[in-house]
Amino acid sequence: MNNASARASGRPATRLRPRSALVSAVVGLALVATAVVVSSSASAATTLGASAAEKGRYFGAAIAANKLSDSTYVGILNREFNSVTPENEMKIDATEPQQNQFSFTNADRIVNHAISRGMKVRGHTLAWHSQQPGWMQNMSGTALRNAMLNHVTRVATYYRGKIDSWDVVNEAFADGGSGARRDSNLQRTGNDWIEAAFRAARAADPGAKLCYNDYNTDDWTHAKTQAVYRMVQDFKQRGVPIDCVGLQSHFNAQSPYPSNYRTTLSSFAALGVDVQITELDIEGSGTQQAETYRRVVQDCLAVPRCNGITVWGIRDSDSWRSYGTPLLFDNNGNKKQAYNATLEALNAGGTTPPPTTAPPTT
Ligand code: 9MR
Repeated sequence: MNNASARASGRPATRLRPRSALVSAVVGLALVATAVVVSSSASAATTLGASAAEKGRYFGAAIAANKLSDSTYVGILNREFNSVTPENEMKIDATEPQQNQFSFTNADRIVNHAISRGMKVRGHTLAWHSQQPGWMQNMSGTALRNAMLNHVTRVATYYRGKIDSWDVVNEAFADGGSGARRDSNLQRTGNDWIEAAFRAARAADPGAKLCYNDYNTDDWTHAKTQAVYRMVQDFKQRGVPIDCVGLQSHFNAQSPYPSNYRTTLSSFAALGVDVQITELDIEGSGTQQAETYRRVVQDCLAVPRCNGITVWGIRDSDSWRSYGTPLLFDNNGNKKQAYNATLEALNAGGTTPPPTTAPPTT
């Protein structure tokens, strides 16, 4: 076979023109380097959502229905993000302000905006000790348990087929070193309230991923992290339907990004659940903030089952902690250094795509 026929057949020629090993190596390296440069510059995505999608992931933001008339806000949302979480509109006080009287108007505005543009929706949240309507705050015992289950069923049924992942239960563990459940009216209905909520959610919307979501569960050594881990492990062992764990990841000086964050992500994932970074914000500015965003993204991309990141707002001025300027866009909607680091990390990473979305397991 001569060189021409080898090229035509796609197989190497058996006799190549003599060339020193060094020259071959240099030429080979140059070709590889060119290919890398060409392929990365040719394919580098220019938005967070597009880049995450290339890695089989989503990049989302918490949004507010009353900002959907702000053109700067919506412009960034539609350009950059491929998932949304209603920041407040799906909470219990918003969706069931009076018992058995449901109100979905504001949540629908967000869901419709997202779905018509092909964005995913993270539902937040079906059962929580906080932001309960007055009628629920005043309930206890069996009546509260039944009201909670009715709420989960009605809301998850209403949105059936539209929600990618539900935060079924939010923030049910106590802070500090006890590893105990947080005391609340829901907890006082019995320790099984969390699994009861998950079973009701699965029955109402079998296609949605069901998540447990909490904060200060980022550091692998923290008692709260370990307690949530043991609950998820127990649920998986007993067949309680759970598909994902949400790490809120609100980082600041009191709750800094932990160096073992990747261990936390991979340890939860090893239980057979997806891991989602659900409320990311990092207080600070400049290089320090940008490099922390970069590390968070790198950690998620390194863990195959870390399948999405959501930042808790769009511009700093939209943040619940606006004084900490914790987001990716400044008050005017300009990209910050943190944005550039995030996009670079998304574009650079991704050797470990998530498994193809598994249907809920139980
Ligand atoms: O960002 C939300 C803010 O607008 C609300 O006033 C607040 C009320 O509880 O909830 C904020 O969102 C929280 C989320 O629902 C759960 N994790 C903590 C978030 C920040 O407080």
